[in-house]
Amino acid sequence: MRIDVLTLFPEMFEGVFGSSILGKARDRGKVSLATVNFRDFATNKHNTVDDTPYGGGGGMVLKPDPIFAAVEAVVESARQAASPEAKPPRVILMCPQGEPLSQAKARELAQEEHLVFICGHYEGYDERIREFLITDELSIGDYVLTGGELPAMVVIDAVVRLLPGVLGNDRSALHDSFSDGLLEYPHYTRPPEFRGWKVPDVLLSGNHAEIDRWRRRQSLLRTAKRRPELLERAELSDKERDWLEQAKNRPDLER
Ligand code: 21W
Repeated sequence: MRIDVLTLFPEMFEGVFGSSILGKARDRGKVSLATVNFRDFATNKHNTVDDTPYGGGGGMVLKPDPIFAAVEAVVESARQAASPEAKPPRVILMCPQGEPLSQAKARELAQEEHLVFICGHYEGYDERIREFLITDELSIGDYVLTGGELPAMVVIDAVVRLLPGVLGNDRSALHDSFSDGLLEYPHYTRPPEFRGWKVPDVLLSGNHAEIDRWRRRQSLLRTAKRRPELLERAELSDKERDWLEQAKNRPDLER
């Protein structure tokens, strides 16, 4: 997968792209990660990329020409590097009004060959960028940040870890929270007793059928308590519905 990020703050991405799983994925050739400063595509004397809004009012608006030119340059470079027949990229505008990121959206984007992210700051975007350039608008949730860079890093992290060969077996994406629509069960490791707090007996029993049952039940109870809306889409057996019914108004049943 190829990923290009259009930003006025490319240095923000250096650490994240170079470290940990993303850095390893890049070293192993699973993904190429590049930033493009769209100020380099400004056409006026002072390299300005924003301007005051038509119709007045406060704030600044990102001009269309530098962003169109930067996306077109990235698309052209991808054509040269791959084949002229290469699939056009997904062009993703990071903005607070976008579709909220989900694991389903990360899985969808992980199928693509080329992603282009556009990050802005407090400015708005000229609406023609939305209408005629981009394929997706993404937010990472209902809180206000100072720019789209951290959100783009979040999306990139969520997508790249799903690419084949990026995670080792023991971190496999298969067992993640949200992959089966439920929250994870509680985990324990040695010692069996720490400051008088014991590991649940069932986990030391060696009975793997019992352990699986306990974990599934914990997963369901924890989801019911913390994120009940997730259960609406989960596929549950009659037995599992029974567990949840019994647990109603019994918060002590978790753990
Ligand atoms: C904050 C952008 C406020 C715009 C017209 C002129 C990207 C984000 C962002 C930011 C405004 C995401 C205006 C969750 C986020 C992001 C910076 C308001 C004022 N309009 N996901 N001036 N939260 N945030 N615009 O903040 O760019 S994805």
